[in-house]
Amino acid sequence: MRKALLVVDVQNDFYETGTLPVSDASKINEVVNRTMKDPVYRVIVASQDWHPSNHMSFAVNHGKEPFTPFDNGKGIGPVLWPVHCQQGTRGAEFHQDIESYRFDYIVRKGTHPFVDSYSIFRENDGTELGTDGLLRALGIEELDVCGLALDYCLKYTVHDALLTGFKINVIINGTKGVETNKGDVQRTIDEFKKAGVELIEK
Ligand code: VGL
Ligand code: ZN
Repeated sequence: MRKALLVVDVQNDFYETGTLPVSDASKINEVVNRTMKDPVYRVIVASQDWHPSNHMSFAVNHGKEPFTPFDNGKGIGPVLWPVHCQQGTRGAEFHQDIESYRFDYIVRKGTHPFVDSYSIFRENDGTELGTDGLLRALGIEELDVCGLALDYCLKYTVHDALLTGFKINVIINGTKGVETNKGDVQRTIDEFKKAGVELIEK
């Protein structure tokens, strides 16, 4: 089977010193870099969270505190976030220790001010980002996925990949969770197992 590697949101704001930090995020870098060198992958596709400053996923744009529960049923929610991954800022850049020159394609997401986008496949209101068509056009049938954050963007990416019919494997030592609620990471892993997702180590 032709395989692709998906690298989700390895951007400064999701690392330890960023505005929406994932604990121990930098521990995945060595795994991600090593995995990208594996010639088994026909293509490496990275996602890049890429919000305008007026993005409605930012709590401040509602006059609210970060992590306040909020769901407008039209692509924002289930919580509001701290300002993160603003277009053109350092926080939105790929981490300096990630060998991002190896990315073949970069899919930017969350660019419309009223719609958030967790998955590399489609925005939270269902709009396609084109990744599915890209991977199909390249004859890809199987995906290995790594990156940040396990319990948000990676989880939604896995969910959409399954709906679309890709075989999908999660590189478990190449991802970490944000754990907005205690237990989110374990719940996500349990969901993956139930859905037939393979958890692999690299
Ligand atoms: C993410 C929250 C908001 C992620 C992106 O990459 O997991 N989480 N935007
Ligand atoms: Zn975001």
